[in-house]
Amino acid sequence: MTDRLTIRRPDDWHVHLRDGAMLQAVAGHTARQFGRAIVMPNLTPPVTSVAAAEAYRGRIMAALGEGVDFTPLMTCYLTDDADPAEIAAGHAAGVFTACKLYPAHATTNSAHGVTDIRRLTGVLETLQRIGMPLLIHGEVTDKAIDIFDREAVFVERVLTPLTRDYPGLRIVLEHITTAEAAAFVAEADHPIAATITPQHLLINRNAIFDGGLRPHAYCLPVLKRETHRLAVRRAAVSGSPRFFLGTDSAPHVVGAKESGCGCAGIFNAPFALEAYLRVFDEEGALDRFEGFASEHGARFYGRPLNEGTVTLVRDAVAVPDRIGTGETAVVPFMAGETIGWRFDG
Ligand code: OTD
Ligand code: ZN
Ligand code: ZN
Repeated sequence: MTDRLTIRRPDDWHVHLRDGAMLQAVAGHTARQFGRAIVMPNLTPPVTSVAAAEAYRGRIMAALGEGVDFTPLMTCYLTDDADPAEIAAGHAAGVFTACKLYPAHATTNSAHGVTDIRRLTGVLETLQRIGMPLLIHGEVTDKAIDIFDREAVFVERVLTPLTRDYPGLRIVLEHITTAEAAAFVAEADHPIAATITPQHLLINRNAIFDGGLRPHAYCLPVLKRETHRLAVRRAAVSGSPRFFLGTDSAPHVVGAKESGCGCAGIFNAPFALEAYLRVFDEEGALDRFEGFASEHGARFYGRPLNEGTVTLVRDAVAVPDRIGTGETAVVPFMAGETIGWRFDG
């Protein structure tokens, strides 16, 4: 049995680092494990300009303090009025790594998102031309569509025509949760990839209703039934370069989760690598963990692999019930459970 695993330093290709006090509280958890992270732009107000992204990047680095070796990769939040020239300029300047498409009202802080993808023609043509990735929250927002079907319907109604209309557009389908999304990404004759979260690999929708309503298991896209979890697992451990690590760590203060209308989002950053490694261990795929965590994403984004390594050791690690206090008190993913791996730096 392998009891110690050393891999090239990994990256998190999808994370919410927040702002203000919460940024101060959570940024270190991501920087401790990962060399780089794609930072989501769904702040209030959203990050839509080069100036806002540069300022946010500065706040992230300030929160981490001197001497921390971590690179935040910034994204541009697309609205109906997104300006292709601003996006291209931000990309050329090395500020924007990618653009993020939220269908309006699909998830937390997405009210300013895109109402109809046809309004983005100029932006999509520009992204395709300059080779800048489009990151997609892939759910339709039509309230007539059952919430558990919104990703599969998005793949059929939006993603399929999008890949046809823009054959060179580099796409990351974020946080996939269904067999339909996994199959589309695996098989498409298109430059497309997907991120996968720890929660969608480790738990299914029963977790939301386990003996009572469990707000800390609620995220968007919502957890799906077991057959989908298994399909997403197979994709993650398949060795396909189209699937890579993106935690979607999304902290909310405990009171905002434990509420009559609780926020969506799971805070998994503190034990992210340990949680993913548990999956690869259970699947007998430890040899594929490095590709998923440290190689596939960098290659898709056309970036060099990180220097340096991290080591994980087989050990019984207890996840605390709560991390932080006051306005930054957050319940982490797997709170109160024991993970079989320890991050050793
Ligand atoms: N999902 N919560 C959040 C974002 C993600 O869709 C997402 O990327 C958030 O709180 O920002 C969530 O459940
Ligand atoms: Zn999303
Ligand atoms: Zn997210």
